[in-house]
Amino acid sequence: MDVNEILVIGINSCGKSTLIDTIEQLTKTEKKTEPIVSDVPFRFTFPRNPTHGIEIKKIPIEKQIYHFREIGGALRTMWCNFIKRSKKIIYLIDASDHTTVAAASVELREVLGHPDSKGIPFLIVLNKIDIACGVLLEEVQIVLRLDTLEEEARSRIYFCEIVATSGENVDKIIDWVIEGTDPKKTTKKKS
Ligand SMILES: Nc1nc2c(ncn2[C@@H]2O[C@H](COP(=O)(O)OP(=O)(O)OP(=O)(O)O)[C@@H](O)[C@H]2O)c(=O)[nH]1
Ligand SMILES: [Mg+2]
Repeated sequence: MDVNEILVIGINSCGKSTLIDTIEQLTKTEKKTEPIVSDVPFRFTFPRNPTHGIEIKKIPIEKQIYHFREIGGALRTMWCNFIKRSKKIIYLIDASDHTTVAAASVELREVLGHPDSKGIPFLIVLNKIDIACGVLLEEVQIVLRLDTLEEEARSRIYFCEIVATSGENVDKIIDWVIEGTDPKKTTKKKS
């Protein structure tokens, strides 16, 4: 059977597990664009445990099953082993942490430069944009040298800014996963 495997990578604590859980929650609800409503203020949410090793979550979306494969940030040397089997790649960057953006960009370039990445749709996600004084997408694009990125990678590269904890813009990622629509161009939410 044709497996829709989505590789979710990014350095430690950028929000990979949170994003996958949010995708699962949003696709469970009838209207996938409904925000997750929580009575619990964010500061009281429990800290997550880091993912040790590799985790796969199978999520049914519109009669298809998608395998979201997270490779814990600690295993970044293994990322490239899983590119070939992936239909799409989601690469998360933590917008709240200025100190890790350069490292995240170096790792990202390595993945994009890998021969197996050629032709695989690639989504760069700036997460945690709810945190004030974070990194802006424009700054990340400069650090990444966006102008040369697509050419070098020979893949279509998309961008998205999200809050994985609240679900903001995660519906755009879901649309990208199932339909390939550009998250930056999806301005109006579907009902
Ligand atoms: N403020 C804020 N915090 C977030 C957001 N997304 C994730 N976090 C928090 O960031 C921390 C790390 O999130 P994880 O989802 O475990 O990150 P990860 O990338 O899976 O981490 P590893 O498995 O260790 O590689 C947790 O405390 C999350 O609650 C977000 O959008 N906003
Ligand atoms: Mg994790």
